[in-house]
Amino acid sequence: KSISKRIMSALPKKNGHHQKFTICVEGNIASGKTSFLEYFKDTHDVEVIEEPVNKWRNVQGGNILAKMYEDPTRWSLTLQTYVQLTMLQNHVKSQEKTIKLMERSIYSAKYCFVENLHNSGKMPDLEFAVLSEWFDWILDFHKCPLDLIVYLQTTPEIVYDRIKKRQRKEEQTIPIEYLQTLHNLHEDWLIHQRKFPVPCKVLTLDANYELDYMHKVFEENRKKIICDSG
Ligand code: DGT
Repeated sequence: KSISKRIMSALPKKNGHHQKFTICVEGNIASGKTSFLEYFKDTHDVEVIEEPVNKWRNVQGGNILAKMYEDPTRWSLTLQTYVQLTMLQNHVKSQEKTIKLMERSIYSAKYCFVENLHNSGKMPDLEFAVLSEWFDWILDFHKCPLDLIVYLQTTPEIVYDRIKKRQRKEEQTIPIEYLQTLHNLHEDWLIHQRKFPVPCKVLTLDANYELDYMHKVFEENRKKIICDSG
């Protein structure tokens, strides 16, 4: 913690106060984003905003995440509309501490998940068009600024095994091809940077290791993560 305090005190100040920053962690399903947030959640002057996945599993009693996996053609638009809303709520949530750390973003929802559903024919063109117009309008209006993306890079095989092990019931039918496609979309966006705008700097971490080793990787990169956001 004292290291973090020292790092934080080196961050730029405006009128005697630290400027505020937002860091977002991205990566395939089961790449370890929650563990990343968990690791940094007690860091001095950092606040963590968890992904609203539990909201998606209980919308006024209905589980639209499960419905999307069961019947994507019927339920993708419903889920993605709600994902877009809940992500926006997290982006605009006022922040007390200097650094806001969030899991996923409105960007990966659109550039990876919506893109995949549309490309694979599960989301019709018109539904895609409506969501895209909403997305563009939201960004014009709210900006949703990020200062750093930490990309947890994994192989599809590794995350496939983790999904099998963690047994989240909605996810048990996910085929490896789905993870491969999502992986490619993350890579196109964040590594090759050729398909969609990248909203900020990107720090890529190899996240194919077990949790104990990942904690070392996180610690080694602590300074980069906190300082690169500033
Ligand atoms: P972690 O901590 O890296 O293991 O993260 P996860 O796997 O808990 O979180 P995430 O966001 O990769 O995925 C949670 C579940 O929600 C997973 O079944 C994929 C799904 N999901 C997340 N965002 C979207 C989205 O925008 N659209 C669709 N269709 N599914 C999504």
